[in-house]
Amino acid sequence: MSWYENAAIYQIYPRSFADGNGDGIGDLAGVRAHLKYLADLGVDALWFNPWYPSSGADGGYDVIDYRDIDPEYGTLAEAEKLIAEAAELGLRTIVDIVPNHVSHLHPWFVDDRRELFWFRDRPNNWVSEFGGSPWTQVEDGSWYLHLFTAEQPDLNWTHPAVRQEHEDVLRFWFDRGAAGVRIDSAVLPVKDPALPDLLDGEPHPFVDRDELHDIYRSWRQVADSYDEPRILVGELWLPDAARFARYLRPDELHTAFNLDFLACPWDATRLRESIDRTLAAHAPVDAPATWVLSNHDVTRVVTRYGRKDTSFSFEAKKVGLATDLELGTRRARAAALLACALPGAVYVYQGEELGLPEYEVPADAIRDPMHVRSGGVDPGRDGCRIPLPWSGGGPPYGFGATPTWLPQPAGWENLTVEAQDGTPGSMLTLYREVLRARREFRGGLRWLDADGGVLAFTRDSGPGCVVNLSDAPVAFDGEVVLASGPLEDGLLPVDTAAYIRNDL
Ligand code: TEU
Ligand code: CA
Repeated sequence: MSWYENAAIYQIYPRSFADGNGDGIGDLAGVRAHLKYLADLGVDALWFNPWYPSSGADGGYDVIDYRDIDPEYGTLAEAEKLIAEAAELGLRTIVDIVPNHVSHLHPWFVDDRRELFWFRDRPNNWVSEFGGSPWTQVEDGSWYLHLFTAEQPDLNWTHPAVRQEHEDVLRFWFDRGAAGVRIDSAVLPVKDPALPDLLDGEPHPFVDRDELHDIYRSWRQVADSYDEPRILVGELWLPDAARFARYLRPDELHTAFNLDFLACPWDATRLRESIDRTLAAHAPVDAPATWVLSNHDVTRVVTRYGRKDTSFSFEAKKVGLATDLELGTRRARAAALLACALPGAVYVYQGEELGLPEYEVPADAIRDPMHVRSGGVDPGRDGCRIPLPWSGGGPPYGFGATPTWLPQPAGWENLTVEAQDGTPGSMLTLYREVLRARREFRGGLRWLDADGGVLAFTRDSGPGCVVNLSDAPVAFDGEVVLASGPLEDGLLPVDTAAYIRNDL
């Protein structure tokens, strides 16, 4: 079995993980100083959000130069050291590649290499992923396409130089020891070259185009050319499981983020359907499933699960943060046990292991272009991107100096690593336990009979997992290996999960 098939992968948002030089901005020195923390947590790999020089318009997803590190974060030499030091601790490194676009400050755009982008005399009717028109006019009156912000011009993937450059960038990082790449917005890069208006009933001019598969097949050849093969992880926002699975093939992507599971509400029937749908889509293509509870684009899980509507959608973000954090935390703890017991790989977004809630960043401090482009209607994604609390009783919580690049709230003194480290019952302690326990789980999943509102399953090996999403405590047979919360009179309480060993 290859490492990625059952790995636990920790997502690092470099700007907010740890600050090594005290300027309030996360950096590689900060990560290097905390590699032991990550190894002790029990993860197998680290995925870094973009760490390259960028125009800073979209959290680094506006890359100027893939062959260097943003000077705010450090140097290329430091990144190489980081990758090697992480490897010594058994941690693989995954870097982020953003094929849909580059920064408007990338040399190709600065040098006006128009053939590498999409320039037209007039805009079409497409809508930007962040709202509004995806077209911006330049001095001579022509317009260029950008599915995200104006600082992120879309690349023309019909041009051979675009393909060549990305394959070279893959080699650049694989040669430096990266174990894989995360492919950003992986269903968007190819456009119908006619750039027709988006019309009902017509093939989509820019989502999930067939030509993408040929591109990723050549990336796979690059990945497979290494002695220890490198992996390709796709960010595929595609609601249709069959379309999703078309990317996961022996000659294409290895895995993709399970955004269906991420968006799923805290509901036994819906979760079971999502899990079954996931396993059914992955089985025929023999690709490992992944289980994702959150990332840098979505509302933090304890906040989401404490709301009346526990599903995630970019629309629902706009209704505000009203939430019951105690309830949300209890469910997030149970969800950690669930995600870690399922067959496949699991992703942990930094701060998830601390049970951080979404922070309502004051409007004048928000940096996310999603907020700005919505005219301030959408709170944007900064609430899950603020600097991690490491220690102390108030901002900056051991993260460099105040002001940190995004503000942190008061009242997080019990959520710091320092406060949770070694504390029985803390979220950090639970994550360490659950990441250790999950190593016992192997093989296929078999559902067990259970009351309504209860999920119960076993694997070919390892204990069983029971999650109580009903409205009353439930009985179970066997010995509890690990529980997400205290039992009540020997029963598994509501919104609690347990790994249970028995003779079933
Ligand atoms: O996100 C891709 C993406 O389309 C969504 O996650 C996006 O946030 C949403 O659709 C907005 O409506 C990736 C990155 O994860 C995200 O941080 C970047 O902003 C985006 O690509 C552009 O590179
Ligand atoms: Ca710093």
